[in-house]
Amino acid sequence: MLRLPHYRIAAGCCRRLSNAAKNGPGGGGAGKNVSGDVLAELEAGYNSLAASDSKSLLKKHLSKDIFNRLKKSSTPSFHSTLLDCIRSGLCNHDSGVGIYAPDAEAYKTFADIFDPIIEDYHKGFRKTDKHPESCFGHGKDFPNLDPENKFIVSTRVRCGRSVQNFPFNPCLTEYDYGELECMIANALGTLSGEYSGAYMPLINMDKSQQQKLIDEHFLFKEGDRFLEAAGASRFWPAGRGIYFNKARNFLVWVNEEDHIRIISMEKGGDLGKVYDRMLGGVEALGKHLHFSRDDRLGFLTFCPTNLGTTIRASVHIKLPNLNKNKDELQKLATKYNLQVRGTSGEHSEAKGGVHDISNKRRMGLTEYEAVKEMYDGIRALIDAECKAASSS
Ligand code: ADP
Ligand code: DAR
Repeated sequence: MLRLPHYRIAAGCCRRLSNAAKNGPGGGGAGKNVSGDVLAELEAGYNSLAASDSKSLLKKHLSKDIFNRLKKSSTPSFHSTLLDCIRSGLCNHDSGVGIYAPDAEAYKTFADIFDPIIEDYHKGFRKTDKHPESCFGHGKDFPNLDPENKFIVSTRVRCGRSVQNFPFNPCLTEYDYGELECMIANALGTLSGEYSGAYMPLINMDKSQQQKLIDEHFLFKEGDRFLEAAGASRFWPAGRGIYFNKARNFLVWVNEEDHIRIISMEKGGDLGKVYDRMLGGVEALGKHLHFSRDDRLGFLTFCPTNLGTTIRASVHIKLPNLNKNKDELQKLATKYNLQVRGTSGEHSEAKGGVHDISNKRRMGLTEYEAVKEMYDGIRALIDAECKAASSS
């Protein structure tokens, strides 16, 4: 049994005693427990967002009518409020989405705002739709995207998993973080063969080592303002950490945005090999942990953009000719449901002409289809790059 740093036992169940306006989900029960502070912060935040030039999906879909309908609601078990869901989008008008689920029930209690945002982001997953059963396919379905290593620097495939009976970040107590970390670290301790390795709690990591791992794109960033405003950085770095196998091509993030992120990555474009390695890790951990899966939404995650398959398959890729015309690149990416991001992922810029390009959709299709959509899109981008190079 792996022993991890001792955690202060939370006084009682602080998740139910916390002041919603400051520390996370507040008093419970529809209406009667949504405090005056929360309502005042909601009204001020809503008016400020409405007056802003925000392009977030929250602004696009949170009409005054829906806002008034939801502002006094709270989830039955953890009493999460609308403020707990949208504080990030109210504080960060440059959000792309702007909403998170503090606990799984929020997807139902606040369905009037989650459903239109989910339908928009996942390109048509309606509130009457049901996410399909898992169908992972196999790595052999995805031969190397760039066998001559002309364009792709590296390939990464990740999925997220939540552990049953635990809420998401904003509702976790410090004790919950410790309990979750122990459960996950002990499951990681059972991994063998190419997956065997070591878990590193963030609390034991010095800043220079941490920054090096972030710069190498292994470790998650710290101080993400979107996650902080969503109540996902409380008690940091308690309960957070990263697992590496010996070859450092299989990683697991513990308690960053989701309880678990299972990641496979390596240099080059061999998507099939990277995908197979991730699948093996998911299967091995699934023998020791019970993952939360909703019958309609698929695998449950903190952010609605990650629901369903939770899979992001991405390449770090150099497309020097397509890069000359950003609009052209974006038009192609949109056609293939690809997301173009900077070199350090979320809300970052491309460095040295390297973009992080991945599948955008994760819901309403199987794991195989999500990875196939990325595979076909990247091939199309490489074809377009070659055409642009030959005509230049
Ligand atoms: P996620 O995509 O899992 O939500 P982020 O977008 O925050 O996570 O990215 C996490 C880290 O993974 C970032 O440093 C990002 O640069 C890195 N990353 C994403 N795709 C690749 C890739 N194909 N090769 C190397 N690093 C990658
Ligand atoms: N930064 C938030 C979340 C967008 C989706 N990315 C996640 N979940 N990592 C935004 O609304 O822009």
